[in-house]
Amino acid sequence: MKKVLVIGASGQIGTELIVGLRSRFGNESIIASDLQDQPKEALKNGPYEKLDIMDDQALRAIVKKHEVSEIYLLAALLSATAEKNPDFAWKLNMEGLFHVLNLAKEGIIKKIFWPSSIAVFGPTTPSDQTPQFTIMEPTTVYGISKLAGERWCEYYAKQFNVDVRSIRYPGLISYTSLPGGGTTDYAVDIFYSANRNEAYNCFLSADTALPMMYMEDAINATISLMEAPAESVKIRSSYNLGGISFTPAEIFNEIKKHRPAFEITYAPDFRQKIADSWPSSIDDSRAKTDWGWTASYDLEKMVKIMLDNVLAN
Ligand code: NAD
Ligand code: AKB
Repeated sequence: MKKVLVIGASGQIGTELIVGLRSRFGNESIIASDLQDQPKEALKNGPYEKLDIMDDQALRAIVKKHEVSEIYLLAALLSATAEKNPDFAWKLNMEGLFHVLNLAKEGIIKKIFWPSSIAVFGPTTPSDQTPQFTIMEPTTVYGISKLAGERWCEYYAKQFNVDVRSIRYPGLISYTSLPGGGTTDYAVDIFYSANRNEAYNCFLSADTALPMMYMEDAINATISLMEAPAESVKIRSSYNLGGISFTPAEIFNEIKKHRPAFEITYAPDFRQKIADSWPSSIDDSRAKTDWGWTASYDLEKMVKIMLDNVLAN
């Protein structure tokens, strides 16, 4: 039985990744871990360990205890939070990755998933249909840490034959768990205002187009990449993943079709500068050809599901 450890499992992605992995591979095969002493409700149907990824010895003890063969490393500070605490963001985002890469280099684990982000791109990158290989000059601490992480992943793959796989996620949209401090969080927050019958005050300007994706597509992509034969995973830095590109005005108009009284105002803050440095859409043709990626959700379908589920329980 394969044993998988998910680090940072209580966050926006982890909460749904655990569900996806446990439904495919069995509850007992998937060990959730995070900083909290106890698992959140959604993680209680399988093993849970308290783990701070900065503690290499604690990580090694858990890997040994459960005979872990694969790790999904999700713990990180996201773009907006990282700008407020750059030193710590760099430390957490890089050291955590080295702890996991070194376990694979030593042959203790067999496979790693580590997420990158559209934040690896910067203002000098072609913004429309950003290619897989292009200019990368990120201007945020988060983007710099993700780009450095990508280079290290590829280095470990080439030099030490480490099986590490990665996706440059766009902004992810989900209703199970709130996002953890990113620039794309507005595209989740807006649904909470809509379903509370409140106006939404958006921290990005009306015409800021960014690449986004509904969480189910992201989880399917992640598990597909991890289950793909090693020889089809030709890119060992990180794969572009596209999804849906839209502006705050466009998502607002789609929500308004279902909630005609909904209103929006715009008050761009420090996150506008971050958003302006990121692509507006992504070319993910390599993910399609190498391991068969296809998206299932467009803006219309995603908005309907979010409105039906946000604050529903
Ligand atoms: P999140 O902030 O919602 O969750 C991160 C989790 O990591 C939290 O539960 C937190 O408690 C945990 N964590 C923090 N420090 C830790 C530590 N020292 N040890 C163990 N756990 C720790 O983030 P997310 O949105 O789930 O993102 C997960 C990963 O995906 C991150 O690497 C992020 O950069 C990347 N990503 C996310 C998005 C997105 O839109 N959500 C987009 C691109 C990339
Ligand atoms: C963020 O906004 O920081 C994240 C991301 C795109 O990496 N959602």
